[in-house]
Amino acid sequence: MTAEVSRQTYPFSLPDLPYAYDALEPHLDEKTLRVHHREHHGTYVKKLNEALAGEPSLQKLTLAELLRDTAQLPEAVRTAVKNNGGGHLNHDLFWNSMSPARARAPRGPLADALASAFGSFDAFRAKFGEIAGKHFASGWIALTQAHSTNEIAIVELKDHEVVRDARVLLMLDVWEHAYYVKFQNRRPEFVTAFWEVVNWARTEERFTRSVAAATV
Ligand code: MN3
Repeated sequence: MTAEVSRQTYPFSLPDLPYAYDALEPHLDEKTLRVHHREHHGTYVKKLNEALAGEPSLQKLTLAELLRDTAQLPEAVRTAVKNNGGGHLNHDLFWNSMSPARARAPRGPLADALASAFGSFDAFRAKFGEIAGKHFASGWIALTQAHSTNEIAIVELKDHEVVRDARVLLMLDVWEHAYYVKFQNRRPEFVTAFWEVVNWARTEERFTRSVAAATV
């Protein structure tokens, strides 16, 4: 598994995917994964570094710190940091939400939490898929767990907005570049393919860690 990029500082780098580009076939195609990771995600990293090249005071901050309150950033770099930093963080969460291991239903405390919040696992997937299908234009759909209450929720993010007050358990990229080569405009089919490759083991681990942290 890759290191979490939220702790990276300038100069930021593009971690390798935690699997080969063809590892999610036949559900997600190699060509899309390669271009999406190297070119799209890679460009966000490059542009984030360009934005911070002339800002020594910001170079000490981690990605999470840079994105915590973008209104406080110098105006000259605010938009670039928000868009490219958010893109860097969200893509890392997305890559790590998937695995070549065959997806199964979640177990343990996460399974209980999903059933309690949404009625059942299938009802959760239906709701998540409905929100993903209806999301207008570019963005992200996340399953999150609030730091303060442990409550889980489905959150919609516009462009490269990031989740600030909660831990991301699962992240789905619904920008067109994530699926257009294989699915064209058929986003619901892309979401169906995503369920086949979700890394529930990691999602369970993130949920459990968060619950443990909250009860200490
Ligand atoms: Mn993307």
